[in-house]
Amino acid sequence: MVARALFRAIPDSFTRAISRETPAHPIDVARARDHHAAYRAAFGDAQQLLVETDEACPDCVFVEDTAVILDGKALITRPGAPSRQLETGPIARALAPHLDLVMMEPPATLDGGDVMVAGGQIWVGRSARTNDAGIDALARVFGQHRVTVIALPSHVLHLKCVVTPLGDGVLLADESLSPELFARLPLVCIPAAETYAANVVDLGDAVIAAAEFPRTLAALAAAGYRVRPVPTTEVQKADGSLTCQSLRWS
Ligand code: CIR
Repeated sequence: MVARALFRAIPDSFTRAISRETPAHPIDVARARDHHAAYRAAFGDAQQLLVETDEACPDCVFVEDTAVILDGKALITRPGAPSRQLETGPIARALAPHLDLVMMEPPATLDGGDVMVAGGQIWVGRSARTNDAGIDALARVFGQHRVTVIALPSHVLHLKCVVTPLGDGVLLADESLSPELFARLPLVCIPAAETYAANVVDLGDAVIAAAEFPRTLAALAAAGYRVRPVPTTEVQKADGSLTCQSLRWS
């Protein structure tokens, strides 16, 4: 159950967030803020921490990449995009009263979007953002957990772009992923046409999912999940999704 969640407000500079493709329509910051409010509302009764925004950090709403939280510890990462490395200071200060902090050191880089905890294990994507030193640091800090590395193809930004946990060891995954990759953990599959929707937030008693993907919403409902749809059109333009907008712990 998610008892606490940290968010960061969206800066006006969000229009300059990193994006691999120029969106057909520019980011509408006012609409993005409305979507962010809907996202936060979907967390229900969880205690919320809101970190002040920073205009010098266009991507700072994507807090998930700045820390990995598990076992009462927060590993403060070195995000793989150099322009994002300034984001971690305020997050560390906000988490310090709640968790034991460990700081990742150079040359390690890791984005939290590459880390998935499921089935009592840690799965980490080796990506353009997450290097071997980052994976070693992760394994040292959370040493009691088995860590499995998944080499991601270059078109996938983060591991959790294609697979996310639904709780109790069940995963929501793009249908093109092989079940072998995840030690045969049970999968709820979504059509490849809706790959973006593989990124959902498991709250324990409900799942936050992208509102624009009806087949995925139907697959989740058919599998027995209570679904809270949230709009994602603006974060999609910045290569963002749902898990990346929060850090969650119990
Ligand atoms: C970036 O490229 O870093 C941001 N524009 C998007 C980060 C999304 N993070 C995530 O999915 N964990």
